[in-house]
Amino acid sequence: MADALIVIDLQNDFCPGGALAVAGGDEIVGPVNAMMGDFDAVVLTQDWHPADHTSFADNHPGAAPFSLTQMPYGPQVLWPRHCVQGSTGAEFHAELVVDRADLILRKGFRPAIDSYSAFFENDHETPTGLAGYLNERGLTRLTFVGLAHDFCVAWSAIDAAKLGFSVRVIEAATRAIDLEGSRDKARSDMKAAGVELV
Ligand code: VGL
Ligand code: ZN
Repeated sequence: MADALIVIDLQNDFCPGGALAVAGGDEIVGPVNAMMGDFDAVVLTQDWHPADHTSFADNHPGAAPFSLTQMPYGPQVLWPRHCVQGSTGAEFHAELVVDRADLILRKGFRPAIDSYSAFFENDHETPTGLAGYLNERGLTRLTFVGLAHDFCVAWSAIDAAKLGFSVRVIEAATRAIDLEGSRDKARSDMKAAGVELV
């Protein structure tokens, strides 16, 4: 058994000044860097959208950012345009220790479907390949940190628990978007799925 640290979407667009800024998002970079040495493996995820991505409100004429729409795979929040492939906003925070990563997993690159979780697209079916990578390396204990607590961190942690990994989230090294109570809902959903909140 071995431990992996999975750092979710610690990118410029989710930090203050970014297109989908999470309050205090940059405050977790130092703590995340400091914990990397405690793990057998470090994985970084990178939200990585094409310009025509379906999750962008401006690709839906008349739709307001943060409004909810219905997609073939279920409800979807329409976000401000963010983490466009190759843009500065999609780059990792400049102070994140990227060199320590064994794997950088990109997600959200299919135009027609969003991908909050590091394991499955938002249809909950299409795998990203991360479970196979972790299983082949014997990385059975997973610790999640990063952005945003109530979307990509929570969806990733819940999927990991459902897949049978031992999962914890270090909440002090996350920050939430908190859209209409989404932070509290994410906490109770994670607990119900068997995720340990530290
Ligand atoms: C995220 C909304 C849209 C996240 C990514 O990283 O939590 N949230 N894309
Ligand atoms: Zn996104």
